[in-house]
Amino acid sequence: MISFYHLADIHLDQPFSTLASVDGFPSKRREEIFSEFKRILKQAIEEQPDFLFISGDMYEHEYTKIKTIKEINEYFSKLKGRVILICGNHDPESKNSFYSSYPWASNVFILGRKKPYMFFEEKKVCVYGIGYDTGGGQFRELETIKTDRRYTNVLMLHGDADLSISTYNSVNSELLKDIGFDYVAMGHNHKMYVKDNIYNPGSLCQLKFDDEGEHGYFKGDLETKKVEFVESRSRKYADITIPYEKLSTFEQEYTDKSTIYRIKVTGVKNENDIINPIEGYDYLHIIDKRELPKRANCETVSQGIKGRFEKVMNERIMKESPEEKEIYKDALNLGLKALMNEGLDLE
Ligand SMILES: [Mn+2]
Repeated sequence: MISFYHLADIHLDQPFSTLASVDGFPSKRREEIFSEFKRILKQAIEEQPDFLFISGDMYEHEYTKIKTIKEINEYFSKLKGRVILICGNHDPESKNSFYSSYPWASNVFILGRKKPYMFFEEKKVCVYGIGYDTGGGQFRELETIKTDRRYTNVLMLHGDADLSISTYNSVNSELLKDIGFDYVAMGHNHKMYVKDNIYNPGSLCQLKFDDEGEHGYFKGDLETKKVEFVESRSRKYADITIPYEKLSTFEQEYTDKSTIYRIKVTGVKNENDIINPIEGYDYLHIIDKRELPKRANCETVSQGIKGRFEKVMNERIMKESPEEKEIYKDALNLGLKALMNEGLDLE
């Protein structure tokens, strides 16, 4: 048995600025992601797998402080097996990266440009790592890999398989098969997929409205090739478009208070149709997408013109002599009638 855990795209310390419309929610969400990651690490410490693979984007290079890294490393150090990490595009291989600068525990190994593979003799496993460094294109390394069939060969790759729209590190699954990997531990794409022996767990927790589907990690045995997907504990996201008339049914229909809701209200916005706040949900952001009725649109414009006309005329009336005042008052009234499309009664 060669037991393993395979995670990717935890994105620790992501700013979650799109969730800022609810006060304090971004930092709450950051903490939730971190504690879910730690919960899984604790479980790994109980089960002691031979390998823990993390296929990139474990943290956000721009935002993560050394405190986070220190805490993770403490968990890693309690594992008897090997922890193998590669870089992702959010935590790229660079001189000032924690991957190169932090004094990681002795069972933690970072694969990449400097150390592209490692043999673990006691389990007869060879792990190759193709992470991300600035510029991308690391997948070309694949052409240089010759696997030794006496070993169980694992490839960790931060990129995509068979996805032509990926801007970098998109690899052909047939090529991976030809090279002879027994298990391909992907990372980068936040949606989970499995294709033959290519496993992409997706982001550990859902991080965006459009990262639909299940989120979690893989757990398995490299010898029997039995792999299972374990769902993480994560809030769901719901991006809902709802007509104004149906908004009152929202609470009956969506009862999960922990889901992150973004509600776009559509329809026509009449003067007294206000949107009442919906209370009792952890995160709920209403976006008013209603359109003004055509007639109301014209009125707003003419009210603008009427208002300006009235203002200019009144200023003039103030300045004039008593006789002149009367003439300007008449002009004001006639003008307003004309702007309101009322018949003018001119003598
Ligand atoms: Mn990525």
